[in-house]
Amino acid sequence: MSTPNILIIYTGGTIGMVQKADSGSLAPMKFDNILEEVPELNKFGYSIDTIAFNPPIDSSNMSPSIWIKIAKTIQRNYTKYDGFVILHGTDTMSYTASALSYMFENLDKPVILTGSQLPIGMTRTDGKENFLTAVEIAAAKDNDHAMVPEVCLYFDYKLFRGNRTTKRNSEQFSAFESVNYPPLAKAGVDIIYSTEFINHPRHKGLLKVYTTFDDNVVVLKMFPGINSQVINSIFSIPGLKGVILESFGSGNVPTSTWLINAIKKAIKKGIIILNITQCQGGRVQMGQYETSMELLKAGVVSGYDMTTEAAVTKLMFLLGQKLSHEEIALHLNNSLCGEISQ
Ligand code: ASN
Repeated sequence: MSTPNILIIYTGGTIGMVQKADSGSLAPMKFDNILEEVPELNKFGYSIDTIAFNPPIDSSNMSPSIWIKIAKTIQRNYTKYDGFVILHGTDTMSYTASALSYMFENLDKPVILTGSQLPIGMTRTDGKENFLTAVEIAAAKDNDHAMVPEVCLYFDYKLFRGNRTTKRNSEQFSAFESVNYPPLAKAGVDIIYSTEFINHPRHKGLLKVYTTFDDNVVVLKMFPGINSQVINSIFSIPGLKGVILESFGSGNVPTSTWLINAIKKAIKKGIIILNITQCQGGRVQMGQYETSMELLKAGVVSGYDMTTEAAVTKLMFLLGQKLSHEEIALHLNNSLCGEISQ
């Protein structure tokens, strides 16, 4: 077996942060300092190269332009490497993982995002384990084929499909969860892969990368007492093209006439409304209750069991592809790369 070639792309995040002497707040440091903290990387015997984005960022500053930069970096280096590890802040890692999953077509190599809750230089850091195991997974092969040819997120001994994850905790080491889809692997003494849950590319072909997004979207979270002024102002945002409606339970909203009329009017104007649940698990089933029947009749699109992160990035992605309204609705209703259970 030939030596695996791995590319590490450092974008920032707590994993590479140090405490600033003046304010005490955490800010990203140079990538060389990170590598010094993990001499164990050399023990794998892999050929490892690194690319550090300049400046490294806290992932709260993540944006579609940086998703595109990450995807293009992978595209440029695709044939040279067996797998890719992206070091990323945890705050928006699930958004980046979701966005990247839509951007790649014919992906047949692992793209593993990871990071940490404590900086890699701290004694009790979770960064070392996350980083080292992510590298091992990126290099893992089965019969000369990548073990996990998907965009994944590795954290706290679990490998998840990236577009199924959500950051659930800002303090615990188990910062991520994937409620509606099982982990693709668990790391203990051995790394045990759940091969039945891992997706493989449907077609063999050259990697294709889509690099346009449209950010004219908004997340509208329902709450008891939401008033018409709030709803009408949101639907009147100039240039608005898509609304991710975080509804109650299995896709329900109040039955108030003013709300249903506002939704109908927005859809008539060409705004796409995608219904996902604000519950952590489960799915939207419009029509199950009276409180979602009107949404179905009005032409609201079901997001089934997509996470908010997967839904926001999918809508931004599809709007960016200059598709017709009908084509966007069709793609929203179907899984592009495992983000919906069907
Ligand atoms: N604020 C940090 C980030 O997302 C949090 C972390 O990485 N744990 O960049």
